[in-house]
Amino acid sequence: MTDKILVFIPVYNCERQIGRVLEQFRSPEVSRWFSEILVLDNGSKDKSIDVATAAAQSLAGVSVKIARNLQNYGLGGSHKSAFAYAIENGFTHVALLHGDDQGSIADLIPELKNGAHLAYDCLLGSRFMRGSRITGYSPVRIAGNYVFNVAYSLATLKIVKDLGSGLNFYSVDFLKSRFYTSFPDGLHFSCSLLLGACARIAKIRFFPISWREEDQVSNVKLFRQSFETLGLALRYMFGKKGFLAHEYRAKLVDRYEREILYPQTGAGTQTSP
Ligand SMILES: Nc1nc2c(ncn2[C@@H]2O[C@H](COP(=O)(O)OP(=O)(O)OP(=O)(O)O)[C@@H](O)[C@H]2O)c(=O)[nH]1
Ligand SMILES: [Mg+2]
Repeated sequence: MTDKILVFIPVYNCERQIGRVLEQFRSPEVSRWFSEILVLDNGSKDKSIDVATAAAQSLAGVSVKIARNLQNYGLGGSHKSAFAYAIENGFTHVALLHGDDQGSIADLIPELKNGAHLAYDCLLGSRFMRGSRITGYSPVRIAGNYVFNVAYSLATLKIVKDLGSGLNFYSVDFLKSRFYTSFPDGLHFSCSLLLGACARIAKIRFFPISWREEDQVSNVKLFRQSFETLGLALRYMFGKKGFLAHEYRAKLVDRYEREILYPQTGAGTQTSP
């Protein structure tokens, strides 16, 4: 089967960074791996869509779509919307790259070159392993992440090297059953997906990435988020079936819908369960 890889770029108020993120795909050495880039806006209040559209127009030979969720579904909900898009449009894999330019898609290319994506369900970028490079993170935050990695390793009995960075890669076969629909729609989606992948005995590989915090705004509420993160690991330890069956969303969303804004086709809204 020929690879058809979608790059999913979640965006919320990234007008200062999204141009730089799309610029990363100008090199054919990078873009040749990907069939399409989906910039998925989550109801930004700034000019993210305009900036992304201009950047997309300037990228000759790269297929870029710019879409907007019909409401702000949170970062997790945006994943569900993008995964649905990938499933429904025949993609074989989805690469996640955050739209606020903290990561580099170039870090994924060695994994694709050595064929790791064909052997694993999930390739997860790690900020905290040999070969990783982090800039601009406070020592407290780095230490906290190492503690969480140990806690999640104990909970899952696997070596966890990152609870959820902004550069990951998933096979669509792994996503197809949509087992993650009841997972949190907010920032806890990625660590829930990691636990869900462990519960489903998925093949997971961590790879080192570079990660920076420069002109980005962190939305992480350290203490509250830490408790919720540990709560997820505890629930997992009490039983994988229960973990997978639990409804984590405070507000249920029937359909994670998006509309394609660029290129304009007149196709309108795309709905997904
Ligand atoms: N916070 C937030 N980010 C969103 C949302 N939808 C899309 N995003 C994008 O998701 C990416 C990650 O969001 P961040 O708030 O930086 O979260 P994070 O990277 O996990 O946390 P930090 O390490 O603090 O940067 C960014 O590119 C956002 O623009 C949303 O509803 N809320
Ligand atoms: Mg971020």
